[in-house]
Amino acid sequence: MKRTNLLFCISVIIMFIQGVTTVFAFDVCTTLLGYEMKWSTSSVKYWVNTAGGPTGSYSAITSAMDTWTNVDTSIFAFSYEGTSYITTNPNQSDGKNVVEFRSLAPLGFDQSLGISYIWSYVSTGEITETDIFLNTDYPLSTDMSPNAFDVQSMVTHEFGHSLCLDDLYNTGDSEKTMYWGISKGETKKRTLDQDDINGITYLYPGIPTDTLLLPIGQNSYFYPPVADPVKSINPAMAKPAGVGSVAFGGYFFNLHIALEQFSGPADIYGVYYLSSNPQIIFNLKPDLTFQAFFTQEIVQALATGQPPAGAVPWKHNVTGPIDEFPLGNIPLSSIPSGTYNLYLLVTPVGTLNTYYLWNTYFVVP
Ligand SMILES: [Ca+2]
Ligand SMILES: [Zn+2]
Repeated sequence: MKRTNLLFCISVIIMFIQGVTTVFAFDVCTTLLGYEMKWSTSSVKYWVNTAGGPTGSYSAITSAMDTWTNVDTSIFAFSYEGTSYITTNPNQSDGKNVVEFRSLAPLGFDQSLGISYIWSYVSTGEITETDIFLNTDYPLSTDMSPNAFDVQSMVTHEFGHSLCLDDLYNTGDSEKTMYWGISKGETKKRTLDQDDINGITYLYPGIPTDTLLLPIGQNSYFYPPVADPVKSINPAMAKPAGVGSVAFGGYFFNLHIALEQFSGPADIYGVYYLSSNPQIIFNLKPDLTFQAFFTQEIVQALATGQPPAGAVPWKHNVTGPIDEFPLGNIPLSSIPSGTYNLYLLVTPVGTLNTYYLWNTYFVVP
């Protein structure tokens, strides 16, 4: 293990021996000058490029992020930032933290399944960037195949390096995510051992108090029109959709959506229906056009936990915070009169089994 300004952490492929009982709880990275390496922020954004990876890599990688983010004794959170371009030169810092698939042979790591490049200041230990590369020269899978290496296990381990936890080499540590080796078909690194949890908690202690916890039940809230949203980590206090001056008798509708950061990735849906036509619900798409659904389809979706076929959330797989005016300032004279019922739905990614559902309205005379 080199402990230099540019620290390479390497996952290798096979573990050999069982039965040694001495256990190191966790190990943190240090610089040449002995400073512990860690981020100065508690939230780190990653770009993910699944090109070259097996089917299901996107969800495997974001699940690995969530595994660390969801430790409830640590304030640290990974967030998914989007799909990256392919890094041109892995040996150079480019300001983006990425996860990519590539052959590692050209980098001299042909014996490694995955590597993390970590840039930090030698004199302080502050991490400025990390990149994770998974080696396409080996069979990789996301479906627990016994003949391939499990992407989610590999990348959960590599995200541990990003934190910056070090490899554990003692065979007594073989059950831990930060154990250095992995075998084909092994999936136990997907979940954290208590010592892995202790590691992230040591580096980034604290209960996440500034985040809106993802819903664990089906929660609905109503509030009368407000011009601007009210952010709160208490969903019952939040008023995440403001409607502009129409809230107090003005002449404009200006949708303003604001939410605190979430404790994990979520989907956000925004829908409305007119009281004069409650059979049809309009769903706001990412391109800011609307798609129409029968209200019955939506009711069914909430009952079954499955989004209706073709339904696209306004925001997919986001961790917030959100503060946007998606539709701009719209004169009431340009839209049909009536009572507009607005709903904002926040769910864990891909499911409607649990949600926060806020409801408000505005009236166009
Ligand atoms: Ca980079
Ligand atoms: Zn490692």
